Amino acid sequence: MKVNLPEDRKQAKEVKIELMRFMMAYKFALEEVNTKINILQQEFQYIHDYNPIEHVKSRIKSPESIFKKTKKKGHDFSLVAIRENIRDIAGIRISCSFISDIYKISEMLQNQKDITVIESKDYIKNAKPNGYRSLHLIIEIPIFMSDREERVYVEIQIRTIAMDFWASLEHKIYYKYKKEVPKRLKNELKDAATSAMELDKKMENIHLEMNQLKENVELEEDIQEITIDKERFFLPYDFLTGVSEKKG
Ligand code: 0O2
Repeated sequence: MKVNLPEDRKQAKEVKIELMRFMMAYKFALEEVNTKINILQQEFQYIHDYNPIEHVKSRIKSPESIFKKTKKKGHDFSLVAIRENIRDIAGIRISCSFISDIYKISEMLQNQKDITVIESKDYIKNAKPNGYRSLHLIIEIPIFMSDREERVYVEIQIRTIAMDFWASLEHKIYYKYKKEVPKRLKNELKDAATSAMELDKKMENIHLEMNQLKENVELEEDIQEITIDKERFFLPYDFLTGVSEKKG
């Protein structure tokens, strides 16, 4: 956009502020969802004694990418239309150790009252023809600001480390060959996706066996002790039995 005239500059400035407010909502949405994930992660660690999430990455789509995607998909450039049609402006990628954890995390998020699931795509049960596997959710969450409440879409991709490794390599290859990937490489990628899937299945089985062993050990652990944030607390026997009786 050419913005030489004072009037143009004034208008451009107004649009810039509007766009900044628009983007801010996505930043807040990411912060909210990241906090939710953090809480789930910590709670899971306490209850199951392991961390189901290896890492979490979040990003806001750049204005340039939003512009390109809007243009490519032929959508209107009003902010209302962009909000409605480009649903991955706020994106979060969660890498888990095991496939079962992907579904646990997804369910825990979906059960939260302020989250509305708009769309769910399971590329794990139904991998893409190129071998891509991942669970995709588009959720909507409310953001409370000083003068208004906004509902914001967030794209959440949940996958294992192996799926993530594959997807980032495939993404690099795709861009290196400018979307014209040679057939031989495509076949190799497909093979690698199958190997990654087999690895995920093997790791899941080992994990299940390990859990069984852990359950047996836990039955023998000191029942009158709990640890919160590395601090140990003594549980009086009468307190334990009192709560237990009320539970029925
Ligand atoms: P970027 O740069 O990662 O954001 P959409 O285009 O989002 O409106 P689509 O394509 O039906 O609709 O959504 P889908 O299938 O849920 O894919 C969304 C995102 O998943 C993509 O975003 C990629 O990040 C990732 N993804 C999907 N398919 C593949 C794949 O075959 N390989 C890899 N490496 N990633 C994939 P964008 O917008 O395409 O790109």
